[in-house]
Amino acid sequence: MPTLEAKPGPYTFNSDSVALLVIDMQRDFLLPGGFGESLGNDVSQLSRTIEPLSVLLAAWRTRGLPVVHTREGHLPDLSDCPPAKLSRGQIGQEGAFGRILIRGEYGHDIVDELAPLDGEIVVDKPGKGAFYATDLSEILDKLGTRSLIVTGVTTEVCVHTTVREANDRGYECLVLADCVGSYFPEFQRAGLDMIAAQGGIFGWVAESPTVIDALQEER
Ligand code: TIU
Repeated sequence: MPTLEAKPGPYTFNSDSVALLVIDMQRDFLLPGGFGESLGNDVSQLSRTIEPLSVLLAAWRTRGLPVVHTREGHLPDLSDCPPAKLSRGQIGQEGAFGRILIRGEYGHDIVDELAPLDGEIVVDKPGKGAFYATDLSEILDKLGTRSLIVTGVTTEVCVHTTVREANDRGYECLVLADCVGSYFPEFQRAGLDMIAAQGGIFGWVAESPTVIDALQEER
């Protein structure tokens, strides 16, 4: 069983019961000109995660371990978008990459560098959390998953919500600091600190090379 250095202490997982979760690495959040940038955000704070995440994904795929990608978005008729979210005024509007956060639009899909391979699981979610109104619990049950290596964007929004949901459901979450990003450096720091605080109240935090090393040592 691989064990790696993490905060607040060593993190151990079993290759038979671990999955990599890649949250919302969508063009509309990450690319210049997209939804995220149109809100005045600095997308470079997010795009710095693409490189380490593609290296991790390559190592993960070599081992044949399960990957679950998620995408935040809504049906074209917006019937699954709660009024409070809709009233913020952007969702479903025409943006640079198609209708913002609408399934099937170019901006809703995952950046080219991290495109899911055939056979990898893609969970479409209407909320911030990946468990809310999705089949993720059933998917992870079928895989026998107990440990989740968590990556994606944004740290304090969809990553945090998902980690909190997962923690309540008994999953042991390791969040990779270099593979999660926030538009706000102070939220990145605080978001990661909050996960590992109080003896790991929501999970563990490490950097992606420690996972790659642990996978290699196990071979
Ligand atoms: N995926 C995700 O985090 N959705 C967001 O809307 N994040 C923001 O930080 N806005």
